[in-house]
Amino acid sequence: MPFKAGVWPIPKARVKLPEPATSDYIIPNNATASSSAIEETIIGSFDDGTTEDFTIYEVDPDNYVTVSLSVLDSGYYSPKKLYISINSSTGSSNYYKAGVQKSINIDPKDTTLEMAFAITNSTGTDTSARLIVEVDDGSNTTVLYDYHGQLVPTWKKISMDVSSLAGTFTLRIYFYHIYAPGVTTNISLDEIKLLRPTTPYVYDNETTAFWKPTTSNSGEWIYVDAGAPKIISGLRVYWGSNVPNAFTVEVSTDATNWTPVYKQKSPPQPNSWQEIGFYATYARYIRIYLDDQGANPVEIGEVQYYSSLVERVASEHGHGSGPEPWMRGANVRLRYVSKFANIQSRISSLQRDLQKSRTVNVKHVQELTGIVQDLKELVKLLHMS
Ligand SMILES: [Ca+2]
Ligand SMILES: [Ca+2]
Repeated sequence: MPFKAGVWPIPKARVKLPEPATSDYIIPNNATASSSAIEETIIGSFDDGTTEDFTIYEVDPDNYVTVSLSVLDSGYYSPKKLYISINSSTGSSNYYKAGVQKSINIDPKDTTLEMAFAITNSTGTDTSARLIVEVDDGSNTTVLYDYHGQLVPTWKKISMDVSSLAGTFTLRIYFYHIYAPGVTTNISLDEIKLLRPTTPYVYDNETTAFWKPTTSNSGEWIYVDAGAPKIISGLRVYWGSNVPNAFTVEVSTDATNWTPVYKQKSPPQPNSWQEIGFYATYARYIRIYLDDQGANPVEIGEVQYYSSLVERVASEHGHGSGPEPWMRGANVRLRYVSKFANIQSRISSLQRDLQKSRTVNVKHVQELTGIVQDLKELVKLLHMS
């Protein structure tokens, strides 16, 4: 067989690529949605007529101060409220700090502590009032809300950010005040609850907890974040009881510009996993766009993605464009795999370097430009072969 110098035949060895196994899918650790149904954990509604484990919290009151707790009618939304009465009826002016406390659990998915309060006194005239809401984990106290102002004779609803807190805490709601004797101060509390958007339920590795948009309108969406741009070629979705009539899977590197990679115009199987393979693409965000939700807001239990360099080589190796099913036993020439391995190692090295230096310099930009150039050349080669 004639042999031309410099042109070595490409080895015909093939790499057989398996479909991803269930364990190959990656659970993202972040998601964003067009809207998110909210779940509530009630800490105190007092509608059953009890103080619901709230007890009196009293720090250094003088001898003339008495604090009492009761559940009275005329709640914020519903019939009953918690009523704290602080009475400094005799003695001299002094300051006191008194209120209620209760042990609560804040779940990592909880984002907001919400409640309504009112402050009145026996004179009915305005004085300076101070209400503080705090949580204490035994070693640290976090002040969530600090009201300092006039009396609050009508209900005031407040929302406090607890997204950075998780665990068991003592919740304290107390009044902190310097006040003249002979006056009773009354604090009303109601509808104390933790709020939890359902968005994180798509990556909690639990198929019974779902993300749900707040409406059943077309055009609601949720995307997961792969954390960094990756080569992504598949999705594994757990659908709940309410499935869409039509949806599109889209990818993006910036969460602004979206490219569709898969479209389905029929309902997926309810209460089950669906695996969706598509033409491998370089992306960081993967979005499920609900073209038609049907009658009820769709429930999505989990969204996982599949990322692999080799899959990209396979799917770009002359298999056309657009959405593609998994490339069962697709063929890949070994030299392209090795070129890809080389690019992958350069990306990893750049990533390490960036993490170490924490700032981007000219060298990094040059290396990134080089990597992109090599990737472009390789993609061209693959399409030609
Ligand atoms: Ca109530
Ligand atoms: Ca879930």
